[in-house]
Amino acid sequence: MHSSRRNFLKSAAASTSFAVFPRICRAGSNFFAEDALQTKLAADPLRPQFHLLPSRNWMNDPNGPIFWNGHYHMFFQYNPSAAVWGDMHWNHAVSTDMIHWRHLPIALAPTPAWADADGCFTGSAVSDNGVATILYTGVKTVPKEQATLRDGNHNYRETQCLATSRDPQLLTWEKWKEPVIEPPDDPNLTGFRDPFLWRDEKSKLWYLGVASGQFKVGGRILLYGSKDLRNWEYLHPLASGHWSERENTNPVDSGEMWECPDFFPLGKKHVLLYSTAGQVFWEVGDLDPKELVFHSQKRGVLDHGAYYAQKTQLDAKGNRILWGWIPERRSDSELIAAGWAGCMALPRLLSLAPDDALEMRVPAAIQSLHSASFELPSGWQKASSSTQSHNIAQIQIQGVCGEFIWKSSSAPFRLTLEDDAGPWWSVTVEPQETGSRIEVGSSIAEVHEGRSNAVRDFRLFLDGSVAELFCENRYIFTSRIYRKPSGALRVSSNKSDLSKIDSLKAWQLKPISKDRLTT
Ligand code: DQQ
Repeated sequence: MHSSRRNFLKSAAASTSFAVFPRICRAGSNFFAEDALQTKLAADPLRPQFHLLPSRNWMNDPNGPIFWNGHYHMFFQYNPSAAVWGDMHWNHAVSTDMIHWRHLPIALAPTPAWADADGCFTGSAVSDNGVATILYTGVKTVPKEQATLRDGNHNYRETQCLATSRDPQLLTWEKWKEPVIEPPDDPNLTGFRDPFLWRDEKSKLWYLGVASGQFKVGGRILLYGSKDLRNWEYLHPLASGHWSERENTNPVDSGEMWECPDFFPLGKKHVLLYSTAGQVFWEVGDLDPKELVFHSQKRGVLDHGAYYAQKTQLDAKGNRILWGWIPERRSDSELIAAGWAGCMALPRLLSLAPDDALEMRVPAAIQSLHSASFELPSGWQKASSSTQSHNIAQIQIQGVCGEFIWKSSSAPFRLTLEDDAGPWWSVTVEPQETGSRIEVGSSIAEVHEGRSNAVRDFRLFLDGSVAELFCENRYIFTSRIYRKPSGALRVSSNKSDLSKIDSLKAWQLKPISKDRLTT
C-alpha cells in the first residue's frame, strides 16, 4: 500500500460549516431581441429536435448526471450570454426517461472574486449519505506562473470545489466555504480539472480522480482519497498516458493533458474513459485493489466523429449510461450568427463484448419517439431492380428527424442518404486484408481484431445537423452536416449497393418538444 494512502486513512475530520454564495442572475437585457432569437431558433432546421440542447447559446460537456428522486438530472457546461465558449455555468435539465427533457434554471454560477470566479468547469454528482453533492473545478484568472491551465488564451488556477443541494429537485446549490483540493505545486503539471468519484463501501472511503498530465510525458489521472468529500489526501497517479511528441501550445491537443476522465467497473473489468486531442478513448483493464492502480489491457476510440467530454452515470436499474457532448464544426462567427452551439449525444448503454471491447447501445426508451415506420419486404433482394428502387423510394424521412436500422453482410458496401439537392450523408465499408475500413465523411475506423471482414449491423439517428451511426455497436461515428434539407431524405438507389442490403427498417421520429428549443 502506498504510504500516502495509509496517511490519509488517518486524516482529520471534516469541518461542518457552510458558506452560501449568491448566484449570478443574467436576465436578457432586451426582451424583443431575445424573443426574435427564440423565434429564429425554433425554426432553425439545423437544430436537433430530439437531442438535449439549451434553448439558446453555447453548451459543452455533460456534468454530474445523476438519477435522483425518480428523475434523471443532467447538468452541462453553459455560457448564458453567447453562442461561443466562455463564462462557464452549470445549466440543468430533468427527464424521466433520458430522452424527453425539461429545462430547469441554471444550477451553478461563478461567484465573483472566489475560486470559481471565471468558471464552474466540469465535475460529477454523487449521493453523500442522501445529500446530493457536486465536485467540480473552479477556475480563476491568475498570473501565468501561478496558472495550472495555460492554453495560450487563458491563465487559470484550477481548484476542486464542492456544492450540496437539499432541494428535492436539485434546483438550489450551496457552495462549500473553500475549495476542497488545491492543485499540486508542480511546474510540469499540464492541468488539474474535471473530478470523478467513486465510493468503496467496504472501507467507507471516497476516491476522486482529477484529469491532469505532465509536459512532454503525457496525460494522467491523479487519485485522491477522503472520508468525507471535504478533506482529501493525494495518493498517486491512477493511470497515465503518452504524449504524441507533437509540440502544441495547448497540452490537450498534444495528449499531454487528459480531460473529463471517468472510471468504473463494468462486468468483471474496469473501464477508463478520457478525452484528449479532440477524441475520447476507452481503456478496459483491471484495477489493482491493493495498489489502486489501473492496468490497461485493451484500448479504442469511443467515437470516430464529433464527440467529446464523455461522462457516465448509473440508471434506475444500475446500468452504466454514457453521455457526451456533440461539438460544432463551424467557426465562432457562424455560431454567433446561429445563436446556439452544441448538443448532448443520445444516451448509450455500456457493456463489454466477449473480447472485452466496449459496446454502446442506445437504450430502448428511444422507441417512444417512433412514428411512421418503413420496412423493406422480406426476400426483397430477389425482386427486380425496378421493384427494389420502388421499395426503397417509399422510405422518406421528413425534416431530418429519423432512425434507420439495416444489415449488410457483404463488402464493399456504401449507403448514401440524399435529398432533392443530392447526397447528404454516406457510410462506406471497404474490405481490407485483415478486417475492414469504415468511412463516414472524413472519419475513418480500421476494424482489425481478427473479426470477420463484414460489418453487419448498422443503426443511424438523424436529427437536424447531427447524424449518429452505430456499426456493430462498437464503431461509432457522430457527424455534423450543415446543409439544410431540400425535401425528404431517401436512400440513394445505386443498384450494386441496394443488392447488399439484407434488411432495412426506418422510422420518422417525433420531436421531444413542440419547437426546436427542447423545453
Ligand atoms: N470543458 C470544461 C473543462 C473540460 C473541458 C470547460 C472539456 O472542465 O476540461 O468548459 O471540454
